[in-house]
Amino acid sequence: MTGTGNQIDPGTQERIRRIRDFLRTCDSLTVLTGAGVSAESGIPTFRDAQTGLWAKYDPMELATPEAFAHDPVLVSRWYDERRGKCAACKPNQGHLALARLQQEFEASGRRFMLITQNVDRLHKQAGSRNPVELHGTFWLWRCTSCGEEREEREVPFPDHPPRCACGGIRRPGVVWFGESLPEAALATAWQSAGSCELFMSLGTSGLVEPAASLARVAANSGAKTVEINLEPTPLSTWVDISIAGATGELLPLILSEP
Ligand code: BJW
Ligand code: ZN
Repeated sequence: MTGTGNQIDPGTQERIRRIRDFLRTCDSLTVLTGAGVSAESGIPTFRDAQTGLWAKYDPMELATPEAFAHDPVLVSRWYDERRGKCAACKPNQGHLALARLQQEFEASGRRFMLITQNVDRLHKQAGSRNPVELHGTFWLWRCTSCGEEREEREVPFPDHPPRCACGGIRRPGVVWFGESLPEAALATAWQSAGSCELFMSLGTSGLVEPAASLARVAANSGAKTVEINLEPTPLSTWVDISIAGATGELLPLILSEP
């Protein structure tokens, strides 16, 4: 464990040293991030207890097409509140370290791909270029009648759910349970996982498919695999290196000079 940024135990130090070796010697890196990477920016993870008005709702049930069909006002309010929280947050040291890593890889002619399940766009804000957004983003809203999609930066919305000029209601441009992921994003992610030399899974529970399978795709194609998470996940027992700790602490440490 990294603890709270104080003492690093010898086991973790050795794992950090091995990850640095992987990073130095690989020609292509694919990184998958999840809600844990944004947690240190103050954005609750998907499985964190909900607070206030939302305490009685299960996020797994709100993030469904059925919930939106049943109560569009409720679901729209939930996303609006999350957008409001996000607007007040900044990228953390983990986001910034990943943007720097991309620069270093690309400057040395090596392939780097960032795949995120997060809908908050904090990677882009930190300077990451072209992250693949597997689950979309709550900054885009799409009309359920005419399909027009546009960026909605205004928070909070004056009315719920927001309406399109055509009169239709808009929904967040995210991927809900039971919905297909954007085809191009998924194809890019699959191809990148299956052709990289190093795959890193960061701050994700490894439970939600198909993103959860990307690490296996990489390993089955011969990539080295690394995981960083506060808690053990289904990946922890089989990846090459698993470190328990916070990405906002560990990523800058890994990228710092030994
Ligand atoms: C830290 C940290 C710190 C904290 N540092 N770490 C195969 C088998 C079984 C089921 C399925 C299957 N294939 C498809 C399914 C169904 C379903 C699914 O996976 N269900 C599972 C729950 C079992 N998948 C789908 O429906 C997907 N669609 C699909 O596959 O279409 C085809 C199909 C449909 C139906 C049947 C079969 C095929 C769509 C999935 C869409 C997920 N959407 C959401 C909501 C997005 C919008 C929103 O945000 O509201 O995406 S759900 C939610 O989970 C969100 C996240 O992106 C996603 C992943 O969560 P993530 O990032 O892992 O976060 P958490 O909160 O779960 O975990 C945080 C982690 O961070 C924890 O581990 C902490 O320890 C750690 N952490 N702080 C490091 N500082
Ligand atoms: Zn419309």
